[in-house]
Amino acid sequence: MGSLSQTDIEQIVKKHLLPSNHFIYGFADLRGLLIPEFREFSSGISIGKKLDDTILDSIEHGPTREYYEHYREMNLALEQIIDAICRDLRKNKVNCIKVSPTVVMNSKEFKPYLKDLRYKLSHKMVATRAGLGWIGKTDLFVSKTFGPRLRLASILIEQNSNPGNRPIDKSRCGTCDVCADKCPAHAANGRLWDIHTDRDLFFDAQKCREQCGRFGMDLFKKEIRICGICVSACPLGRIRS
Ligand code: B12
Repeated sequence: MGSLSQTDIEQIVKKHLLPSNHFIYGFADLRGLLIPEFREFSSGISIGKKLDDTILDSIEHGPTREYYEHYREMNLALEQIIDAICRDLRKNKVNCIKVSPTVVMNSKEFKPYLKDLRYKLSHKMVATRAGLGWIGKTDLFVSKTFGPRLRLASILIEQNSNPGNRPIDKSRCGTCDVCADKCPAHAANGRLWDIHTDRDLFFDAQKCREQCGRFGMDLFKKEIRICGICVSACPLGRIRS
């Protein structure tokens, strides 16, 4: 059992999320949703870092080198943030584990992941449970604050938490199909997400991955997978910018 109240934990998290208007965060009750490896944890902290609007607007028809660099910088920045938060939490005897923004290629986790393109923790699930947003038609997490224009990371903690926001159980995209229409891989079939609708029923992740690979090869002449057209296209991200 941890020795800090949720308010204390929140203070620690907030201290590391600066400038605060570039971030969203929230607490999620994850009981019953985690794989056995994480059995000691019952809650999650979802952290989202806003992507740069100018860079996102410029990838309407395909990724750019600038977007690729941005995405790497975001991964690094988020990694440092979750590291620092976990260090502070552990100093205060809160048992926690950070989950990185991305899967490192050729790590021991990479091979099993490749089979079905599912990682051991979905950041989007932590984020919907924290009530920060929902899943869109191209399987992006669409936040209430930045639309899908954000990069996510998570921290799992042992103690129970009180999500300040109600978890969001279904899509709020309605009849909007912009991301699905713009997807160059035609990976989405237009069906709306809810917590009982698995990814594979509305989104073909393999098709998406292949297209990301083609873009990466065209741009860098090597095995880099990147796209971002759906992230750029979402009207919710655009309205805000
Ligand atoms: C595997 C993976 C891929 C694969 C498969 C993508 C996919 N959609 O599953 C490939 C290589 C194709 C890919 C591509 C891209 N990816 Co990617 N990828 C991941 C990774 C590592 C794991 C995702 C995973 O496990 N998927 C398996 C399915 C089952 O889970 P899911 O898609 O995350 O979400 C499902 C569950 O969360 C469920 N769910 C949600 N809430 C709840 C609640 C309950 C109670 C339940 C039961 C279920 C549930 O609903 C979703 C649909 O079923 C995550 C990082 C991470 N650890 O989460 C990044 C991540 C999803 N990728 C991301 C991005 C940005 C991309 C790209 C745009 C690449 C780029 N940077 O240019 C593309 C576009 C992808 C797209 N439109 O989905 C971001 C998404 C940000 C966002 N706004 O959503 C993530 C979160 C990385 C990050 N740190 O921000 N990616």
